Amino acid sequence: LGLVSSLFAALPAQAATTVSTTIVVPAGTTYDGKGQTFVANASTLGDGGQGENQKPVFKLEAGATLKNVILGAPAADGVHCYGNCTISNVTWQDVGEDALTLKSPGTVNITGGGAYKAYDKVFQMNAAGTINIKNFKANDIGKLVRQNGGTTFQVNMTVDSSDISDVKDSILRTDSSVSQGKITNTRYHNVPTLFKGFSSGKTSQS
Ligand code: ADA
Ligand code: CA
Ligand code: CA
Repeated sequence: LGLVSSLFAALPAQAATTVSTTIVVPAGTTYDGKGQTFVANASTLGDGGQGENQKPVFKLEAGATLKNVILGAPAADGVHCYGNCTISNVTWQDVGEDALTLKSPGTVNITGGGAYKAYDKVFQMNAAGTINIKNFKANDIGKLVRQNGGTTFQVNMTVDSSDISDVKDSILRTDSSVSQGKITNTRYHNVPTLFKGFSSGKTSQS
């Protein structure tokens, strides 16, 4: 055992990769981070505080996939999706201004991974579409999904088989009377409100 421990101790810890220019994932392709940790260069992308207009660490064009990525601090404006995107096993250890934004209409499928320490929002929906969150863990956040304040387009939000805890505001929030929220098979701890701003009949939980 002593030999095994000293062999592991001799391996250098994998250093985080500092991203100075947004990594673009071209339409229809997959970026596999292979479990690496990525952090933003605070002076070129943003410091991960609550200032708007920070740049993303990853920009996904339509139909792109991001997988096996850890975002460390600072995470600037996280991930931007321009249309459909797939996010698989991505963990935000310390969410920046927010974790992911839908910038043009599409479906965002998030499976596995988690988001931690989001002062306000995790997933920001600035365009019409759908966000499906499955097998996800979130702790110490303001809101899990927020449709951009004051917008009236339709966003369908689902959360399934997830574990959400220590939430300041709500899990799903919209100002649109046509948006829908559905939460299934999910455990909560210290969550004041599941749904905020939805019209009656537009939410379900089981
Ligand atoms: C806030 C802000 C929007 C937009 C959004 C975002 O809601 O009011 O204009 O910047 O954040 O995408 O982070
Ligand atoms: Ca914002
Ligand atoms: Ca943002």
